[in-house]
Amino acid sequence: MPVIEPGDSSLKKLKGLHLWHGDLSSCSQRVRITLAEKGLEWESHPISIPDNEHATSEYQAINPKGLVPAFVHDGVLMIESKDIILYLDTAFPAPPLRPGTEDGLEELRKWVDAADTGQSDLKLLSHEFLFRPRKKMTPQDVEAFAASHQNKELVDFIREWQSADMFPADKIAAAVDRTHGCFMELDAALAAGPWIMGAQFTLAEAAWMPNVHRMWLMDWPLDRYPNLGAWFQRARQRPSFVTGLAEWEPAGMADRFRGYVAERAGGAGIHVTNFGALAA
Ligand SMILES: N[C@@H](CCC(=O)N[C@@H](CS)C(=O)NCC(=O)O)C(=O)O
Repeated sequence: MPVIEPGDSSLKKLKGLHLWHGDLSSCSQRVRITLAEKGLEWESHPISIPDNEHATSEYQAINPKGLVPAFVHDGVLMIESKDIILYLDTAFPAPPLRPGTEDGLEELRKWVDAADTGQSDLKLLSHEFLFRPRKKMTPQDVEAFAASHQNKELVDFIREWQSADMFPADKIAAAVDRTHGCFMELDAALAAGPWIMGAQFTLAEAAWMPNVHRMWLMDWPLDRYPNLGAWFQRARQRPSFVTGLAEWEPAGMADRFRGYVAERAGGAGIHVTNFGALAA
């Protein structure tokens, strides 16, 4: 259920659309892309994950999971990006980002759910292949984070991430395999194209654009999925990709990520294509 009772009751007084979001957060990107596709004005409340602004008591009174995004529309608080984008398409139906039939809607939900399910793999792979230089933590930093953040799952994840130079290889391989499986399915669906569900640009695009972009940043071989690769090039031309995703990325960030990926591959020999289905 997307709607939750805010711990911070002042949220109930807010008018209009408000988004608490992270610049690089894929879950925030999909909401910003949807807002852009709808041409909606919204108030930005940036939350820096590298600075642990999601671990403050103020933010955890907004999203009790301490994750971004959180969204308020006229005093009603919602969390979970997939629910927020489906809500936006219902509350602001023009232009529609869903098909007009029940069957189509069911299929759309399947694609949006798949992007949501893939979040934990995206998270592990992003932290492994991109975020290590972005968020360096001492053991004291990890303990301070654990003491302030109430989301045990996230704390355990950060502890494991920081406890070694690499996640266990079998965990990385499993995340790669599942992501590859999704990309194969998308590639097959896109044989008709130009969009995932055919002629219409839908929430399936908003849901998947951030995930594919993230894998592109880590040098995922998108050329192995020709339809998906062509779709990604089309999606990048979309104004909503620019205003909802690219413009929020810190200047030079993509190059820094690419530099780190190349350096790690050249040095320690660690690259996403060394794992699971990509190594086969
Ligand atoms: N299912 C949630 C997942 C939210 C989530 O995992 N957000 C990430 C960013 S995409 C986050 O806040 N991560 C905090 C961290 O990595 O410390 C959604 O889709 O909104």
